[in-house]
Amino acid sequence: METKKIAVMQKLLKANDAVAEGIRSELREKNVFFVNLMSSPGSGKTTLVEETVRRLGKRIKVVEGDIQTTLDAERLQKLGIQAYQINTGPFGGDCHLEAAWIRAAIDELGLDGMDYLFVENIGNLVCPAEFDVGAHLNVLLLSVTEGEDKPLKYPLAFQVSQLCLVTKTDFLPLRNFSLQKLRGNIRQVNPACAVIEVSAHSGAGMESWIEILKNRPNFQS
Ligand SMILES: Nc1nc2c(ncn2[C@@H]2O[C@H](COP(=O)(O)OP(=O)(O)OP(=O)(O)O)[C@@H](O)[C@H]2O)c(=O)[nH]1
Ligand SMILES: [Mg+2]
Repeated sequence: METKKIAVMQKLLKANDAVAEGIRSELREKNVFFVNLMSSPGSGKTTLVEETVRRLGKRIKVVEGDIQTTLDAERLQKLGIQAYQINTGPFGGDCHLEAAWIRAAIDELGLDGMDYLFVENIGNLVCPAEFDVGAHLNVLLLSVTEGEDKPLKYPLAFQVSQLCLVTKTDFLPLRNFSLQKLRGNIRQVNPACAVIEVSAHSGAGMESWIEILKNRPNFQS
């Protein structure tokens, strides 16, 4: 029984990977850089996208993943950009987004008038890491209030990411958090993962983030 379950899961993941690969190459062809944001609930994904739109401009479209509510899509629509909300609640409350759903969202949004596509994955450090959504850059956000041990406890999320953004650094003076320890733990699980520290509230580090987006790492195959 267990073997059968594993076989079905492997088949599902393989089908997901094929759709993800199709999205990645189509967006590359259309010159759209696709960024997948993953983190625990509340680490600052939507706030980061809001601040990115303010700094990088409005040629950005966003797919929002949440179990319930259209709150995050509404926040982004207020900035005058297109945002498409996926809710998994009515379909069993999945804690991740799959490539086929991103495909459908892209078809709804259309590819005109955009240079960047952001996906805000469903807030948790486990399931989103298991499903390739077709992004050119997987970004893991970890806020300074979550603890330096998270890379060791949730390694896959860090292993599938090319960039880790340490968020809410404006809180650093208020608590005992070691950036050095966090960087060491990330290196232990994924030495290739780049790390930058940002605060969407104070603006610290935001220029480096915008610079990365402009440089489009991993975009050329
Ligand atoms: N101090 C501080 N607070 C921040 C920063 N970025 C976000 N926040 C706050 O953190 C809270 C959560 O931010 P969101 O952007 O909604 O977090 P999220 O990751 O999108 O949350 P979910 O979509 O629910 O997973 C809000 O109250 C934000 O104002 C930051 O740089 N500094
Ligand atoms: Mg959000």
